[in-house]
Amino acid sequence: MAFGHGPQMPAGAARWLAGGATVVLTLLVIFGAACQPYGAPSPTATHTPAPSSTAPQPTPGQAPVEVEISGFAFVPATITVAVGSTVTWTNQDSVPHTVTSDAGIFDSVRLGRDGSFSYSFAERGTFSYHCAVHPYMKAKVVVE
Ligand SMILES: [Cu+2]
Repeated sequence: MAFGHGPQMPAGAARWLAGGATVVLTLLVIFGAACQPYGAPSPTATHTPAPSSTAPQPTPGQAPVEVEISGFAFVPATITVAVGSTVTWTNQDSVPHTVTSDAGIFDSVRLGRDGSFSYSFAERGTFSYHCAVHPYMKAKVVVE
């Protein structure tokens, strides 16, 4: 009576169950690792290099040159500036004007009242411009 029908299962079955559990655990680890990247934030998306300054640098030694846009005219209509000068136009009319280079070198697009536009002249020459809204408004900048 020493070998009764005990609850003990055969050693082979126990080993098989243990092996199955190992497989399940392995699968869990694999799927867990596979799923992880979807929830993790992308390491490259958050880093943005600081944009370098594109603001025009003030030209040392050159006084700023101002041109008014007033009464449907550029005032003064002709200005003479040194190379490297920055010219700033300011619209003092209540209607929109533009500062548009005849040669397409610069274009302010439409300036509303008190709107301003600046351009730095780095080369010598005569730069004719006009208002695209009122083509009869003509003027020029002489750079020497
Ligand atoms: Cu105009």
